[in-house]
Amino acid sequence: MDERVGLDELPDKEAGLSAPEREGARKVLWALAAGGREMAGLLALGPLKGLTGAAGAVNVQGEEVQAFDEIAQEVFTRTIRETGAVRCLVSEERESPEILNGSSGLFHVAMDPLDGSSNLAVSGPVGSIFCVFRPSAGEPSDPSAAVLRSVLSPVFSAYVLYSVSTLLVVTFGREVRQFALDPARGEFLPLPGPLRFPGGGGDIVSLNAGNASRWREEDQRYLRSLSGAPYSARYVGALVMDFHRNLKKGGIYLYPGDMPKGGSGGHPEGKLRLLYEAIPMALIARAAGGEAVDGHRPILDVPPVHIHQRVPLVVGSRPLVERYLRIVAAPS
Ligand code: AHM
Ligand code: MG
Repeated sequence: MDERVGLDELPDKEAGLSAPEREGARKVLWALAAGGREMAGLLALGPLKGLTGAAGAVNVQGEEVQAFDEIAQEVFTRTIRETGAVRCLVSEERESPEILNGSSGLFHVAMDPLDGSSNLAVSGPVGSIFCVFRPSAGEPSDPSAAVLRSVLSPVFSAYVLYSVSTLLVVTFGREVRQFALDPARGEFLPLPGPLRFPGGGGDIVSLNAGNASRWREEDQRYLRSLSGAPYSARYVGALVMDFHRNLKKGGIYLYPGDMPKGGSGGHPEGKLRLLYEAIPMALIARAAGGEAVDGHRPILDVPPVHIHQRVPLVVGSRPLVERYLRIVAAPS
């Protein structure tokens, strides 16, 4: 199918949205497109402006903040605030939710403003990830609790990929649409779609094998199962790029929990964050015919208990995720 749908038209295709929600969703999509366009321009100049290194701070996750992490935080907070449609904004770069438009906002938003930012030192691909949620009726007054309750009701998710071209990928849950930035016009133009994992599921596996000795035995068994099997290893170390390649070509991405090395470091609960990395990718994967799990159960069934909650993530085409689940479930 070679059908193109404009960014503006996406909310109109969604039967489950009220008229104000459609208008609000359109504004948030514009905000993500405007922020993505601005970031693409800034990132291209990063090496010339000496902006590709660390900012000299550590974020709420205990990770070194890159200068561009903070720039992306400011750019997207501004564009999202200007919509007037968002109550609370949760970000990887901020410990607490930021209250943007108060109760007049229609949505809560969770974002990783610049994912994979350590790639910037080598001009590698990076991304921005977003998930938009519908506040529940009678939500708690505490902003974190309010956002967590809304997670069960996603409206749409999206990512921006900054690579040799800048792409915006969006799903409202039914199908996945992609747009490419035309830098001369400053607009995201629709690409043919909808976007789906290729039939057969593909043969690409993306994981950090350097951590494998510290994975749980089931995940190590999965890695062993690949030896001699018809798979290709590809890993950029930027979730958006690794996911997008696997979506287009067919593949699976894994970031399991890993135990500390020499008593420190490690990510026993997984490295990636549920609200602004795993759930948005899970929604896109499902709408494209794939699946995302935490090692046992669907990511979309993981109870959200903390806004910065980490989770093991296995996401990709359905045949490859089902094969992973069969192998980790098999008795040792
Ligand atoms: P970040 O949000 O701090 O950038 O970390 C997330 C990134 C993902 O984009 C990527 O898949 C993963 O971390 C790579 O981690 P590692 O370098 O440990 O393989
Ligand atoms: Mg991230």
